[in-house]
Amino acid sequence: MKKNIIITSVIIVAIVLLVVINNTGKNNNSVPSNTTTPAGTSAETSVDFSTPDVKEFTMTAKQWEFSPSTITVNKGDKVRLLVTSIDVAHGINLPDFGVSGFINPGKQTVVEFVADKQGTFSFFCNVACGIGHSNMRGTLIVN
Ligand SMILES: [Cu+2]
Repeated sequence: MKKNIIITSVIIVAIVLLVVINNTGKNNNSVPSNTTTPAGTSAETSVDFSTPDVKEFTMTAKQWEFSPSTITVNKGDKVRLLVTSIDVAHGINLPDFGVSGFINPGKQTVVEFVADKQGTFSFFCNVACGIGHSNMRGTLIVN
C-alpha cells in the first residue's frame, strides 16, 4: 500500500514539474519575438533615406573625440552620419534613437535615423579604444 502511494506521489510531482517547465519555456520563447520584431522592422522599413532631404554630416572619430562633437538638427529630420575613424576602431552609439555602429580603423561607417523627438542627447563611442575611451562622446541637439 505504502509503495503505491509513494509511486503515485512521484508521478504527480513529475507531471507538475513537466507542466511548469513547459510553460516557462513557452514564455521565454514568445516574449522576445513579440517585443523585438514589430518595433524593429516597422521603424526601419517605413523610412526612405534615399530622398534628397536627408541631413548629412561628415564626421571623424579618433582617440578620443568625435569631430564635430555637436550635431544640431530639427525635429523630424532624417539624419545621416558618415563617420570615419582616422586611427583605431571606434563605435558610434546614440541609444535614444536606436543607433549603434562599429567603425573600422581607417574606414567610414554610415548610420541613419529620424530625429523624431526634441531635446539634447548624448552619443558616444562604445568600442574600447584606449585610455580616454569613456570621454569620447558628443551631443545631438534636436530643435
Ligand atoms: Cu572608444
